[in-house]
Amino acid sequence: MAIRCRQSGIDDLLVVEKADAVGGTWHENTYPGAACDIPAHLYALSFAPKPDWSRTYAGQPEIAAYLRDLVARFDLEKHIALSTAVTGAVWDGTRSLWRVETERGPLEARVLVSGMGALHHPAIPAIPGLHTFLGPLFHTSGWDHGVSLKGRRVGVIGTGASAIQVVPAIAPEAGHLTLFQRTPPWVMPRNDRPIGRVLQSLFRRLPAAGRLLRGIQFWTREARAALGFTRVSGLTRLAEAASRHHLRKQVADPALRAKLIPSYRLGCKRVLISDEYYPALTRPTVTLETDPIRTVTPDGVTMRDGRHHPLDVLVLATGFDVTASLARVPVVGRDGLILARAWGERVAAHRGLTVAGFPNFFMLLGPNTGLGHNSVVLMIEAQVEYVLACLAEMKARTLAAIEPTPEAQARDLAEVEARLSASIWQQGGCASWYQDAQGRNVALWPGTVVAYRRAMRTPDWSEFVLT
Ligand code: N01
Repeated sequence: MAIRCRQSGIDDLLVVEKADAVGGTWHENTYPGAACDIPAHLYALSFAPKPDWSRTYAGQPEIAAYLRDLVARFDLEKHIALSTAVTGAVWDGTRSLWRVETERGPLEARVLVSGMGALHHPAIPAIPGLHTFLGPLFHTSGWDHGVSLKGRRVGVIGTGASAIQVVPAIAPEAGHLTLFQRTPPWVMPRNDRPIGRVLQSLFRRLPAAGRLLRGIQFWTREARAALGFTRVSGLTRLAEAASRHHLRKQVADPALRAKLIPSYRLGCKRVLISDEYYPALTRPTVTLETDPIRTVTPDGVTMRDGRHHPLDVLVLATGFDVTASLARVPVVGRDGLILARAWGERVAAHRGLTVAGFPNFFMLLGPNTGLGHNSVVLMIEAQVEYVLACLAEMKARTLAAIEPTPEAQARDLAEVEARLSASIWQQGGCASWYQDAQGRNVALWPGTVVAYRRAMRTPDWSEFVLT
């Protein structure tokens, strides 16, 4: 957003960041094995490619370095206030301004864009006795690199995207690793490979080659969504068979295999990719525990059947509290309307980006604009261009404020809901962070990126209140 603002001639711009460095998720998640499950060339910004990615799927340090490098490359440093957590924002209708409260004092802005994301407040499970554990206890997103795992008995709770990366990375070092699984995930092959010097230099000299690779990666993912992976279909069964084949190939022990077969339909939760996860579970020093946890004690974890696992270190790979993200930063719109209350039962936004009653407020990756099948960066870029179109319109017509009409927002929501009702997330028999308390998917876009881009191409001004 900041780069595209500057490229569009908007210089009066400040990025406010709670952390002491840029990078967001890629700054905070430094757990061993952290990497992106979207190919690096496709995960980069379309207008800022990086020809020398070292692997098909980049690791956290390389992505974090790429993001830091963008600051220098696009001369953004003077536009970024680090270590400045936002604590709230209030719309001042008389002056048509946002008053933004931060831990370092108030700021004022005509336009407020949230780039807060949803996956940065750790979900700490309400397991009885959790905080009585005497050894080191930390969440994957707050990895304690001061704690050595060498030869120690390590417990990991959770088997989502974070866990399947961290387990193979730490299993060789730990004396013993116990993985506490509540729900087995669907896992597909990853086929990660180093990208050699020759290819890197080709991408450097011939930018079209990088664009071609990116295009192939994009369209194969789009095809899956277009062909029906977002609903229970023949393709779902095919993919489930492929995942079971992957499991059979990597795990010889039928008892262990049986514990790893998911009970819900593939695609209902995020489909995980790994070539190392299953092999890690076959190590003699790794135990997969599937009995429910009864309690955590000062020295380990006790299962419902009474068995006890003594542990030295306990890692929570338990995901994120998605609803906390905006709820912890009260946003107050027109006439004292609080965003969390305005939403009431279901979070919703026009095109997942703007909300009626909240003038000049844009939410990047707002409700129902995350992706399960493709690079989320593409969604963000479509939203950034839409915001810029709104800003250009404000300038051209000397508008003070812009917000969607409640009718346009309701129409959008009805469309999203209609697409969701038959979707894998609603019909797949699972619970996940995509869903709200009522089990509705409020996180993902229920279509292709192409369809979203089409909807975002040109704002329809009749869907907005312009003042
Ligand atoms: O979190 P999750 P995550 N007792 O919510 C378990 C992105 N991401 O951090 O399935 C026992 O997926 C829970 O069990 P269950 C990506 O979008 C991307 O792994 O609810 N277990 C589940 O197994 C991803 O989807 C990348 O039954 C408990 C796990 O903890 C999102 O972040 C890498 C429990 C939580 O899984 C979140 O992934 C990492 C309890 N009380 C993250 N509570 C890549 O790009 C929870 N669990 C590769």
